[in-house]
Amino acid sequence: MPIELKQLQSKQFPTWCPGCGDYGIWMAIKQAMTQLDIPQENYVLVSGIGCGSKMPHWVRTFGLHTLHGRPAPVASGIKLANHKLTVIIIGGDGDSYGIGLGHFTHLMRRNYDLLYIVENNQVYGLTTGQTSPTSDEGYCSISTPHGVLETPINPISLSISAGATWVGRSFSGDIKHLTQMIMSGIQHKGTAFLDILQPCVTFNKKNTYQWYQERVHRLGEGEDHHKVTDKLAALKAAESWEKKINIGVYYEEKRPTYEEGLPQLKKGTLVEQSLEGIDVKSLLDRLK
Ligand SMILES: Cc1ncc(C[n+]2csc(CCOP(=O)(O)OP(=O)(O)O)c2C)c(N)n1
Ligand code: SF4
Repeated sequence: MPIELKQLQSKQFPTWCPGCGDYGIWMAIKQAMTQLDIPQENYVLVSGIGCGSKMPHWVRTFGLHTLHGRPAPVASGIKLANHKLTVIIIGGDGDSYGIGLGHFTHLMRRNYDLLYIVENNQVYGLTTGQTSPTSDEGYCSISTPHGVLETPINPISLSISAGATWVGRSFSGDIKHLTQMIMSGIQHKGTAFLDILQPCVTFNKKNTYQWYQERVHRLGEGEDHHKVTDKLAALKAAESWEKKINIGVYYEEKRPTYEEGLPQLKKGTLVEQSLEGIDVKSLLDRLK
């Protein structure tokens, strides 16, 4: 039975600043869930720490609000215990491309069947607006009062190079596009990575709704004949930023998932398998 929007409302309401881009992401996640044929109890939302990482509190699914930068290993564990679950990781750009970058990169190459969403507002919102790994060069904040000197992380080319099998970008100011992208990401078999342009209206006065709106371009539309299976074209499209920011599916490939390769999971999920006959005594003895 399809899920109704009201079934996805938890007991609490979000506490984000009025106008925060996370509201659009919240709505798009819920709308995608109402349009997919997946039971509500199958979803697990796993987040790190940050403004956007509060999402699991406000969508009525199973969920875990973990540690800053650590949603990927927790989600991997969930996937290995019960690979039938629909796991969605959600975190900020600080969470995913800063402290959690190692986990992010390895997750991309493993290809578990899950969706990783990054709410990319180009700042550390929760801790009052410090510069993040995706802040634009020259960006001034309380942590870089004279402007950012480093080249920002490019999440699209990074994830493609690391081995992600579905890579997309969307904009929280375009809920219709975002809903479609979340649905496609969930339906993809393998690791889908979705970077979302998410205005932080309180601390990021450069990358505003208007700034993104003036630049977003839908891949594959009009004169653009982008082919999602063309890795080099995807990497080239990822280079565009200051004047034009491409949204849509950059890259897609078919590759066996990690779960499919594990002989232990051939008989079914780990949670469905019996522990009877498994001798754990020798293992426990070694820990004495
Ligand atoms: C191990 C650890 N280091 C630092 C922090 C402090 N901290 C909490 S949230 C955050 C950054 C949040 O930025 P981001 O992940 O981009 O999410 P946003 O708040 O912008 O949504 C930091 C540095 C923490 N909670 N744990
Ligand atoms: S500080 Fe920024 S990211 Fe955090 S809730 Fe407010 S607008 Fe959103």
